[in-house]
Amino acid sequence: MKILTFSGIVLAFSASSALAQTTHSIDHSGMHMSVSQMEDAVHATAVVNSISEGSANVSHDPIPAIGWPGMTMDLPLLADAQIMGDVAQGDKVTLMLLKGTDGMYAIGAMMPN
Ligand SMILES: [Cu+2]
Repeated sequence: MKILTFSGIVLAFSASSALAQTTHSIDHSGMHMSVSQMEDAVHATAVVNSISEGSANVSHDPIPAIGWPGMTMDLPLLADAQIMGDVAQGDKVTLMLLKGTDGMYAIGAMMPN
């Protein structure tokens, strides 16, 4: 059973995003992903700017393992993502990103730092 509760989270853009080095946005709307299809989990420290039912906007630190610079971006939030504790806008978290067969990364877990 999955229970995602994001009560109290304001869907507003955090001022901290202004600190990000670059900004991009990826359309993942056509993505179909299952856990069995995933590979190459990576972890990253990030600040959550906003979070909603299917995605989160984060400003993440550089992720050398996959060659990403630090940036602000929207990432899909998997339907079965594991959210450890309460995560609110502006919180610093560790993300576990899972790679789908399409090569795109999505948030598989999020835990407050
Ligand atoms: Cu990014």
